[in-house]
Amino acid sequence: MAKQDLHAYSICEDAQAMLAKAQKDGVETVWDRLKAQQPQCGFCELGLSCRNCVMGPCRIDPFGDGPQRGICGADADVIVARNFGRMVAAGAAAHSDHGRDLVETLLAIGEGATTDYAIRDEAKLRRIAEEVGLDVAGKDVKEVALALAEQFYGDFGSRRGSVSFIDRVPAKRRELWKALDITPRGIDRDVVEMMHRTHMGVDNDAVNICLHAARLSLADGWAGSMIATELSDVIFGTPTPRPSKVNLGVLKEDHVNILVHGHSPIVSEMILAAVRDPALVARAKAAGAAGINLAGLCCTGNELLMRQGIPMAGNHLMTELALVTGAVEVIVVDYQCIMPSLVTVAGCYHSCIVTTSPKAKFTGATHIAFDMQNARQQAAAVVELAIERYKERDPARVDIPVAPVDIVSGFSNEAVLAALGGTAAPLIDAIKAGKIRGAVGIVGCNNPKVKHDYQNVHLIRECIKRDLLVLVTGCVTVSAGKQGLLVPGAADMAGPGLSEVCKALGIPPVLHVGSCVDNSRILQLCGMLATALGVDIADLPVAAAAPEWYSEKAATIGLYAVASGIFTVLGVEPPILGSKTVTDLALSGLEGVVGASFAVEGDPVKAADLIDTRIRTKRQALGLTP
Ligand code: SF4
Ligand code: MSK
Repeated sequence: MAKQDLHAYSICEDAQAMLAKAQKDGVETVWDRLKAQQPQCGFCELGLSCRNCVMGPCRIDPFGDGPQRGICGADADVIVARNFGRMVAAGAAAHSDHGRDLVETLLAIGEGATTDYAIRDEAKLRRIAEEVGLDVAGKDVKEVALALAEQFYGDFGSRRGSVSFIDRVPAKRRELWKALDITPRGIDRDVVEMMHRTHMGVDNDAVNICLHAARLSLADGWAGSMIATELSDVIFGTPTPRPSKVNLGVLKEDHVNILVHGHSPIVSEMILAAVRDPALVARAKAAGAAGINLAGLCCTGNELLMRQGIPMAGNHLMTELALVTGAVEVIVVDYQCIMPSLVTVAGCYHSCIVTTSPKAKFTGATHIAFDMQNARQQAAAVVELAIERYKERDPARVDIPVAPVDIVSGFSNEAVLAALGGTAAPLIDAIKAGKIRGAVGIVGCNNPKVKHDYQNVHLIRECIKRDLLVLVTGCVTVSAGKQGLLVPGAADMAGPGLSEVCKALGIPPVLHVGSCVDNSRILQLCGMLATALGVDIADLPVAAAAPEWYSEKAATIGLYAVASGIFTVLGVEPPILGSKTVTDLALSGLEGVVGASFAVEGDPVKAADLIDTRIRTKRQALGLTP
């Protein structure tokens, strides 16, 4: 690879340096495999291939020359809608099953079945229990935990008319969902129903399938993900603003380096406790290291960053490259977004991939099974393994390419309201005065089809310049942080109004609000603002974007944002363009149904223009200056 090629893959200096080292070390990366896959299947890109039964597989000719129906008779619209529906179901299942693990942890705490986990925010536990209608008077913390766990188990079931947090949805939106018959009822029910509907010979109306996809995405956003967020706060603490650092420079050459990767805080919080154990630190020192260093990747990293200020080594496309530094002893993972290739890359160095969940084993990795009773002990075993690996490290192969960049994290809704003096009124006043013209949630992944971090970063820059407050989650956090956008000093890059507000409050113009499941914090904030103003979420000057998305979960997030009334720009085309009906619905038709739609735009300046136009229109409709 010539030098300019490396610059074409990523805007980040650490990525470019490690791509060059990967080439030198003979390590295959995600970009090499993308190249090897060319040309990718055009039928699949358009959503026009189907293998839902073994009369097939079938495909529809997009040019009209070949078959226009599958063997069962399904046309392009039905095939595209079914494929998209299953994609959304898989995304909702992933986030929500993560949420279920938090419910199981809460249950174990309530039953006294674990001593490794406890309640760190009892006030929030009681507040949420009361919010969902439980009587907590006179109950001790374990009794409340038990009752709330039972309540949330109900959200996964099929016997309720709506999910527990439905009252967080503004009244107008609830009425709209009811009229459309898309009120989310139960996570498992709505996911299972999508699998049923998309079996051969069930739901053969593309619009009907898409409406159910909207309902099940809402079950993720307003239940599965929201439960994951709220219970993570209850069990591990509600985040407050705190400084940290980001990029591969957070690795330490003279330390045992352990990275946590995946999505859940359940394992990573235990690893953090073990890393701080003086006996294990002493063992690391006896092995010749200066200490033990912990850093994060992807959303497990975001969870530890938000609550504990643990630094972030990288986002999705940096996970292989972190190993290429030659300085990582162990990557310990839970589930989701963990490339199977990590085992191979680790094998090129002295590194080890440790899996922890019975749901996510990787051939060739070391499995150290975590459960409610053994988590602390198993976390110590992971750290001991890392110390052993450190002894095998080849110092000649270590290259930590850059110095870390400062960031500030931890902007939970509670923290934002506290910074505003306890109510959202100052934020609403700033929006009314036009100092903050609106807010944009910029979320999601990296995708090797897009220059790494380019769209994420440039869209953020364009938005803050236009006095739009940006909220980031997931892998966009690292994109923003590495470019110096997550510190109060970034206010100098914002427009005059946003800059003034940020400087007055001492906050960055780009707020890190958490991991992928924490997009539910953005939903809740929108619900609060709309309710305070007596309007629907669709009336607010807000928007969302997933510039470099890749995952099924991101498709679900995008759809629950739109179904909640939030205009959403995707930077990568979803696999629906083979159906005019589904494409028209996504790009315009949904506007008349749920009050918001998708746009697809890969140019960050044009994407910002679309968002700006939307926010201008919404401000004018509210009688505000555009
Ligand atoms: Fe083909 Fe229909 Fe079977 Fe799909 S469900 S594979 S379109 S026959
Ligand atoms: S980790 S879903 S690559 S944001 Fe949430 Fe990052 Fe996307 Fe995974």
